[in-house]
Amino acid sequence: MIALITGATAGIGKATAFKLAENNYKLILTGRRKNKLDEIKKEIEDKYKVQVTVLNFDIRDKQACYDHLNALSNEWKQVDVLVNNAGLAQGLNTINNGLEEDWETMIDTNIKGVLYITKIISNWMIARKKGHIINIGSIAGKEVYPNGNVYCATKHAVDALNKAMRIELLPSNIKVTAIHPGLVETEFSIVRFKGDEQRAKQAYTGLQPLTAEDIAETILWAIQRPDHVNINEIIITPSVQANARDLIRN
Ligand code: NDP
Ligand code: 8X3
Repeated sequence: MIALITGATAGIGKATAFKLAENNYKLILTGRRKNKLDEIKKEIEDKYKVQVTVLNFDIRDKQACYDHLNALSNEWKQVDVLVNNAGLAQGLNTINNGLEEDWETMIDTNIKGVLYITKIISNWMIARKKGHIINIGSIAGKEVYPNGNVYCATKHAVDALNKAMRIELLPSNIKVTAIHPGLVETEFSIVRFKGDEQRAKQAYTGLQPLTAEDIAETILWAIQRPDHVNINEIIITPSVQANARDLIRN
């Protein structure tokens, strides 16, 4: 079995790479940080003895997405599981104070990147009449919170695309699942606050957040269901979080 995970250099994508390798998946891992991809490939190949191919490109670059995927050998194009994970929040501002470059980065990564990758891989899956696409959404794709505007809009788009894929890929026997996490401690908040580690830490202070491994285990569970079962979506939060605004801190 082959799984392709976008954004596998950190956080949820990296944890999912390890979890799937442990379960004998061969992996195609993508991301912009080549040194991280190379480190992770070596660590996984040494530890789990499965083959790992790394593809180093920016998912916002349509031509780079198409060129890297199309250059894979036929053997590696037999992708059984696609995890559309690469994504980010950048900034936390009201719309009138928002930065256009933040909006464009989020829209280009979280929506357009998912579309470019899915277009290519779903065609391979359609030809084989099998496959499973996991879309990493967010509770921000289910509700909206102050200053989250554009990030929430991109994750609402992922929610809509997940439903659209489910309908359109149904005749081709392709499963489609969205995982919508609440607070997960990864590099997410460091990226959102542009390297301000103190501010990033505050997101997780006084509570026990989810870990990237929690999400990786959820993905593994979804893809291990029997053939006749499709998990359409899962919303998963820390026990102390009910939604984007209601959470208990010590
Ligand atoms: P991290 O910042 O830890 O990881 C994000 C991954 O996405 C990295 O591997 C990064 O790789 C990759 N990525 C970002 N931009 C690009 C790009 N332009 N091209 C290619 N790869 C890119 O965050 P998480 O693991 O938390 O985030 C993973 C997903 O989970 C995202 O879609 C996020 O929105 C979602 N999510 C996260 C939650 C959280 O609380 N952490 C909650 C709900 C959803 P590189 O920088 O090397 O390119
Ligand atoms: C990440 C979770 O609540 O910061 O998608 O938007 S949240």
